[in-house]
Amino acid sequence: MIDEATITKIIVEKTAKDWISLSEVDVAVVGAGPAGLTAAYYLAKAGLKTVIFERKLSFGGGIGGGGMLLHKIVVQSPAHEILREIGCKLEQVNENLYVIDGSAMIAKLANSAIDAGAKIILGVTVDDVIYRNGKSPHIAGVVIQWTAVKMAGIHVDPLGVKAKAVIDCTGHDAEVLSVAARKIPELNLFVQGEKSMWAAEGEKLIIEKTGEVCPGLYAAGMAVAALYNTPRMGPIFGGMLLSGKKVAEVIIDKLKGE
Ligand code: 48F
Repeated sequence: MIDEATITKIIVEKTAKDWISLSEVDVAVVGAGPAGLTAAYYLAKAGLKTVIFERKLSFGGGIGGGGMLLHKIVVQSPAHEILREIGCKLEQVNENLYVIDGSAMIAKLANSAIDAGAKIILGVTVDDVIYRNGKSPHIAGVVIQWTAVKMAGIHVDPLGVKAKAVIDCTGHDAEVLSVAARKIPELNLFVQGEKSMWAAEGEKLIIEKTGEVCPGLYAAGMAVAALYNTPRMGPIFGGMLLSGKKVAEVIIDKLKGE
C-alpha cells in the first residue's frame, strides 16, 4: 500500500540509521570528482568505511564539463587501466591516449565506488575540519552543513563527522586545506594556488605530490596543485585517477598498519 506517512517514516528512519553510522568513519572524502570517486573506490574495496561528502546534487565534478563543455574525456596510460578495471569502454587514440564519454566515466566511477561499499552523500558541504592538539596538531574529521543552508545564508550550526583520515578532493580551490591553513596556523600550511597550464608536468607532479599533508589530512587531485603551486593540466584526466588511487594506497597502508 502506498501511504504518505509510511513513506515519510521510511525516509526518516533509514536516513537517521545511516547518519548515526556515518558520524564516525575511517575515511571522509570531500568532493565527488574524479580524484574523490577513485579514492573512495579503492578505500572501500580495501574494507575501509568510506564516505564522500559532495556539495552538489550530482557527482563527477569537472568530468561533466569536459574541455570547454565538449563531452569527450582524454585519459593517458597507465590511468586507462583504472577505467578498464571498473568496466569502462575506452577508445585508444594513439600509443598512450584513450578517450571516453564524460557521462560514461562519471557513471562508472560512481557506480564502482558505491558497489565497493562507499557512501556518497550529496548536497552536503564540508566547511571546516575537526582538530586535536596532542604532540602535534592533527585533523580528526570534518564539519558539515547542508549546501542549501549555506546558499540560504542563514546561520545554522553544523554537525561534525569524526574520521581517521580526511581527503581534500575539492579540486582547484582546495577548500579543506584552505580552511585548515586559515584556522589552524600551527599546521604551517600555505595554499599557494596552482600554476598556469603545462599538461605533462602538471600530471606528473600531481601524482608525485599526492599524499599526507599533515597528520589526518590528505590531498588528491587538483587540490594538490593548489597546495604545491604545480601547473594545471587542463582537460586530461589520468592524473586525477592516479592521484585518487595513490592517496587511497597511502591511507590503506597507514590505517591497516595501526
Ligand atoms: O573539481 P573536481 O572535478 O576535482 P578533482 O577531482 O578533478 C579536477 C578535474 O575535474 C579538472 C582538472 C583536471 O583534469 O583540472 O578540473 O581534483 O571535483 C571536486 C568536487 O568537490 C566538490 C565539487 O562540487 C566537485 O564535485 N566540492 C568542492 N568543495 C566542496 C565540495 C566542499 N567544501 N564540500 C563538499 N564538496
